[in-house]
Amino acid sequence: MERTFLAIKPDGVQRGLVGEIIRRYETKGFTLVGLKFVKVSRELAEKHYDVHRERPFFAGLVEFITSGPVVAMVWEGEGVVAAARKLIGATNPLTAEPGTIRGDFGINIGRNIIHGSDAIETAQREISLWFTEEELVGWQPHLAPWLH
Ligand code: FUP
Repeated sequence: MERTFLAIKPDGVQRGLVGEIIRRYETKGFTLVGLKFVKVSRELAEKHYDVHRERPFFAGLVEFITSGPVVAMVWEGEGVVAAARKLIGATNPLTAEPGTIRGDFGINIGRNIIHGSDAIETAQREISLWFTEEELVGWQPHLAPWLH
C-alpha cells in the first residue's frame, strides 16, 4: 500500500496546529502508520533537503527546520502521496487555495507549516531517512473494505 512522509514544521507545532492537521488526514480516510515528535539534527535536515543544497534559501531552510520540534508522520492509503500534497496546497501559502492547510493557515513561503513528499520515490527515501522499520506500524481498521 502507498505511503507518504509528512512533517509538521516548527511553525505548525508552535502555532498549535498539530491536532488540526492530523484531523484532516484522519477524516479524509488515510491511515497513520508512523508518528514521532523530534528535535531535528542538522545532519538529518541537510539530508532531507539535499535537493535544495545549491539554492539560496538552503541555509535558512535548515536553520528553520532545526529551530524547534517537528511532528514526523507516515500516512498510508491509495493515492496518498498526491492526495496529501493536495490537502497541503501550493508551496507559497499566499497563493495556496483556501481549504488547504497552507491556504488556511499561512502567509510566508519560509514558514509554510508542513512538508509532504512530492512523489512515491521521494516518499520512500524520506520515510527511510526519518523512520526505522520498527517504528512503522502497519494495521487495518476493522471496517468494511469499501468504507474509508
Ligand atoms: P514543497 O514541496 O511545496 O514543500 O516546496 P519545495 O520542495 O519546493 O521547497 C521546500 C521548502 O523550501 C518549502 F517548504 C519552503 C522553502 N522555500 C523557500 O523558502 N523559498 C523558495 O523560494 C522555495 C522554497
